Amino acid sequence: MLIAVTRPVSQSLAHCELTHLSRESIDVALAAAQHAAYERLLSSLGAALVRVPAAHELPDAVFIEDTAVVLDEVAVLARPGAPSRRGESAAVAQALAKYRPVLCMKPPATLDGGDVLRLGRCLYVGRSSRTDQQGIEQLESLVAPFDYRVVPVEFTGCLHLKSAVTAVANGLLLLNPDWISAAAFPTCEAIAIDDREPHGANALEIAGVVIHPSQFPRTRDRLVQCGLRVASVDCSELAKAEGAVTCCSLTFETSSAATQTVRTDA
Ligand code: CIR
Repeated sequence: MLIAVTRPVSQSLAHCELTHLSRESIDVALAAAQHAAYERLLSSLGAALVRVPAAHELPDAVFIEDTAVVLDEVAVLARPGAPSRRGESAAVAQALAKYRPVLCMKPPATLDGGDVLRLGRCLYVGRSSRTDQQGIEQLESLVAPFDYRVVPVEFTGCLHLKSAVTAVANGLLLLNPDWISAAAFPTCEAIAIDDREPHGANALEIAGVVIHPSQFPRTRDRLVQCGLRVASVDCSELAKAEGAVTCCSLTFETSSAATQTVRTDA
């Protein structure tokens, strides 16, 4: 069964972290409505929603992707690069522990889940203002026993690796070539975003459907022309907080290896 772990929009969202964007006023009620529509879409695609309780004192808690990397055998609890976000992790670990053994990254390493793009057994990890060399190395040593390879990649211009590139089908990427080179992914083909829509590369593929922000219709047309099924969602308010569609959920298949154990000694 497909699980999608989400967390509600915090009332304090307007105080979110911002790196590449200037602060604009955010309509929190509209953000919550857009997030609810996103959750309904995930459900309609067959995902069972698991909601982590709201944390209104943590502005960025809705962007749950950054708190963990969930693999088939194990979940790695990340240590987010922004100190204001580190309080998000504990409740996420509790939720994930029902489905996977949870391994925890240790300070001072930092890593945001938004910087980790999984393609099969390979985890491409973006070096960013949030993910440092120690974060990359810790992730590598935590996942190596499960036969995952970690490949560091460079990108520029945006917050997370998955703002620049995501997978829209097996072996097929959607990317912004100004922010990352397709040459970093030699085994894949790539669709470029429309260059008038630089933030259009963040897409979430679920059950053969590509969830994509409705703010980027020209890029959507390119996906459709490639034969992909696309479901557009309006995430304009979350975009003002530098979020999009991958960052609002952790999605994975349930595993028979599910366990209640949280290990902090890894
Ligand atoms: C932050 O700066 O951490 C949040 N305002 C946005 C995080 C978006 N996360 C993501 O794209 N994975």
